[in-house]
Amino acid sequence: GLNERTFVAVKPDGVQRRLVGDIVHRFEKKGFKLVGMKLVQASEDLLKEHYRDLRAKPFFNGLIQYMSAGPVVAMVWQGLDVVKTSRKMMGETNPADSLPGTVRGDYCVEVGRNVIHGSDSVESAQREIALWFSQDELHCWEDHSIRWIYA
Ligand code: DAT
Ligand code: MG
Repeated sequence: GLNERTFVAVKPDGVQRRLVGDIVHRFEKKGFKLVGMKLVQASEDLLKEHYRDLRAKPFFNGLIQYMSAGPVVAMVWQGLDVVKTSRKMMGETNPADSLPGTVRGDYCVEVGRNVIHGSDSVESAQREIALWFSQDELHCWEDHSIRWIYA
């Protein structure tokens, strides 16, 4: 429903390359509601937990190094079908497969520097939000434009 939430992060390359504003702007313009946001230097332990399902992959250590090489912008966005729609807005895991108009299609070329993370299911969104944010960092503000976004 309208209360669905997802975890999105601008990865260290996206922060370094000054893409934060553009990425936030895309989610705002779409009509999603920002309920949490912070700049975080993630620890390796946090990242290993975040990517626990990939721990057997050959690229796992490189992924943890990349993700801990600088701060990330961690966000929680809310809205109708926000998990699935955010994944569409991001593009495919490999930027080479991502269409123009998506974040990865527009801003990167290699899977190991793909600038953005987004949860892949409602269940993983719940797990990732709880991992990255405390309850008092999430804000349920009244959305004055809700009737202009939802019928
Ligand atoms: P996504 O980020 O699209 O959800 P994923 O969960 O399969 O993709 O993988 C997490 C991240 O790991 C991905 O954004 C970049 C990195 N990664 C995935 N496949 C990779 C590969 N074959 N080589 C290097 N890095 C890879
Ligand atoms: Mg994933």
